[in-house]
Amino acid sequence: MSKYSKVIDTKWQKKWEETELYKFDKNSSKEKLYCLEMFSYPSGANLHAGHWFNFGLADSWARLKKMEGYNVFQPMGFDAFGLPAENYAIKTGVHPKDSTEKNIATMEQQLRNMGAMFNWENEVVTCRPEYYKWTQWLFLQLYNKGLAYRKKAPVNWCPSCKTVLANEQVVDGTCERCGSEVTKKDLTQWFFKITEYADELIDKLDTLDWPAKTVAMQKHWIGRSTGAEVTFKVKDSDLSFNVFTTRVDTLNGVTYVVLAPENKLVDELTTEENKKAVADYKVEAAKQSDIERQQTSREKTGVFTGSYAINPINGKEVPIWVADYVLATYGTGAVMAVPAHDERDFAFASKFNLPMERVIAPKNGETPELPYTEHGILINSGEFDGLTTAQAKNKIVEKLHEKELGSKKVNYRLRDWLVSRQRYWGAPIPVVYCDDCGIVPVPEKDLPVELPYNVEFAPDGKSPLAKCDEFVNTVCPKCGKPAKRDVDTLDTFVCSSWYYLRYPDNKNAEKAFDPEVINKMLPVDKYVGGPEHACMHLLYARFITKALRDMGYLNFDEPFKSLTHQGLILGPDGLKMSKSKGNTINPDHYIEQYGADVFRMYLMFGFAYTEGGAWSDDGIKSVSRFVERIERTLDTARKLINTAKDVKTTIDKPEKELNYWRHNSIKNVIADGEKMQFNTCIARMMEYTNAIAKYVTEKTINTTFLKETVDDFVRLLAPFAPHFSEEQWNLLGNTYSVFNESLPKFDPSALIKDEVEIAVQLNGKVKAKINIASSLTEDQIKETALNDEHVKTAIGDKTVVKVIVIKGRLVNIVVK
Ligand code: ANZ
Ligand code: ZN
Repeated sequence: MSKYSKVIDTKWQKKWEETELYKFDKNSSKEKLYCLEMFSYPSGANLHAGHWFNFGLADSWARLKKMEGYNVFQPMGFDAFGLPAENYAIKTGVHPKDSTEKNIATMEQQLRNMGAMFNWENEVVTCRPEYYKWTQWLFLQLYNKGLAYRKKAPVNWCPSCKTVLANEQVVDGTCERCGSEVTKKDLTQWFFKITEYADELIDKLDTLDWPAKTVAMQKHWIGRSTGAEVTFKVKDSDLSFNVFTTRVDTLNGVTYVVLAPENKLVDELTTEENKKAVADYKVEAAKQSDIERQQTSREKTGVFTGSYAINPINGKEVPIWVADYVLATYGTGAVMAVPAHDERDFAFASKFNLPMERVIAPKNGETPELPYTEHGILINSGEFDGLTTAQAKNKIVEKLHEKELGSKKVNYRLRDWLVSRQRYWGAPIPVVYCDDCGIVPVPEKDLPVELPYNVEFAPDGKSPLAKCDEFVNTVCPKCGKPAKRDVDTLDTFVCSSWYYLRYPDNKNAEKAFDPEVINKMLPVDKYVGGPEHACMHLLYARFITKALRDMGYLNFDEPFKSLTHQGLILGPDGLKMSKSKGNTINPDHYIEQYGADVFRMYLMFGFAYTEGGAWSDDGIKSVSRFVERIERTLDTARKLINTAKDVKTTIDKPEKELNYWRHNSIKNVIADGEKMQFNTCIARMMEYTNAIAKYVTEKTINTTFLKETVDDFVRLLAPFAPHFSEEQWNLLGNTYSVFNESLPKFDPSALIKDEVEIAVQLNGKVKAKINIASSLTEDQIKETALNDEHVKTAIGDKTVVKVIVIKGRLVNIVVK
């Protein structure tokens, strides 16, 4: 018998492949289960511990489900477009296609060596024309529905990557990729109208089995805010502007109004003597990022325009200021300032000596310090005095509505999704510009618009596509005259927004997918991946699903029913692994030494799945010793099963004890495994091992019972140690494969112990421990306790006042 090692891994991987053990059977009568892990980016690096933690452990979950009787679909692929390959090309001259395909080949091999039950026949690779043809198709569907549009907009621009960034890719004012400070630039860009789905994207979150934190992050990101839009007329002018407020109840407390420096009205409103100050201020403000401008703690700045506005509820005149704490991109780019009840207005008014008017009082009648930002009762508000905040919001809007100076309004923080990138390595935007016909979508029959291979990579900030004449120059699909192609490519998040729809029907050459197939296979039942995608991929995918549903292609609302985020595996120093810190863990090295299953089981046992933690070499060593112990124990058991001399057929105390641990494990491993609490699953398997190890030292053995128990053990271990268990299953003389078996059945009666040990207390102090039959009634327990010799001595000549029995645990005797 060979000891467990990498050799066993290879042996069974080969056999699994030859016998197509994991092939998805479309015609199976079993219930489908779509288990998906976020596909990876084919970077040059090897498969790392993080991939293993994500894919390996999710695979164990999928295996549990397979053995529970589900028809499991678990595909894998590559998110293969993107900036790194292009930057690498600029640096080294290696074409992105070549480096990416090479990396895919390496990574795919490593993924195969993991021994996961991936459905490789369903692989998708987003950078191949047979995939991006359909990404372009998706673009056209959105365009036809008015969900893709072009507009000139100030966009985030990374001067070093020389590209536009989505809001999500700007972290604290810097580029997520290279860390350079992000600036603003006006460019005509393509957008997807995700905002059209803002309400549903919020409302349906509560129907999902997703981590609460991720749900909260998406809600915050979408940022629905219910309030009112109120019109302020400019004094002595025809001009007017709207403000968005969530506290229209404070309208009588407005003492000034503020426009964002970028607001188009600013120049028109500013009086002659204020022109210079306002112009200077606008220049300064343009240098600040939105994030800086929103910080409450920041010193407030601003200038007066010289003009006044009229409060629509009471006719009061209030000064119009320009200040950068008001953002151009939110609401209407203008606010009504209520310094008595808003933090930022308070700070601003304090600095510029603007008046404050208290209009909300707490219900308890006290006079709190300003700013008072809570809800309360209206004061100093004329006819609205005495109303609560909630009542006043309705009444004031009603009144404004009558005067046509205001209405209810919902605002969102969410912005439309900017999808065009001035880069080469992405799916070309399938659009042509014609002098006569304008924007002309490429007809579906002409897809894909292929990326030309022969282009020039240079660090000049110009897209290689823009410099490629054969690509740029084309004819208008409508009128046949010379026209030009769009030279931008789609954000890679567009590619990954629909990949889960392609997997089940990945070879379809006629359509992106056959709705009939997809509606059967989706939604994804379990999605596993990192939490960093909360407000990007996970939001985009939900939007695309909803848009395709509304076009009639899909009959479900949400792509991912249940979501789990695995934690992060850190280096032994507790820091995030990185090449520069030299603290990375190379899985190959450990797999070489211990085998893939030891590596996988260590990741399960050493960490809570959703937490992760620091790598420990001692940890993997101890898991390796555990696997050796299982191997020795099963060896002994097998020998006994085949050759034991003193055999019996009865179930006595030792059999009952082993059976207890067997079923205790079956029950808990299945329950904890379902919740991806792998660490406790392994702990239960340790107990199960110990119980077998103890039993095999008995003088007489029930070999039939032992064989059943050991078979169950291997079945239960199989999802967590697939290669090792397949080997053991085979050694036990069972038919291939253990993965065609069901999980062992739990027998609750095995957990009822015949005898239990209970403590006997005297006035709350333990005096004795006694063994009693678990079938005894309360009275019988009392009697047994009182007759125990130790207890009798302890009672002595004291009087028993009361006996309290807590079944299965203790008896407390109260004495005087
Ligand atoms: C008056 C007021 C009084 C406000 C009060 C708050 C409290 P959320 O919840 O984020 O939607 N606001 C509106 N547009 C803004 C902009 N472009 N830049 C900066 N601030 C803006 O916040 C809405 C509130 O933020 C609005 O309600 C407005 O201030 C401010 F006691 O109006 B409020
Ligand atoms: Zn034309």
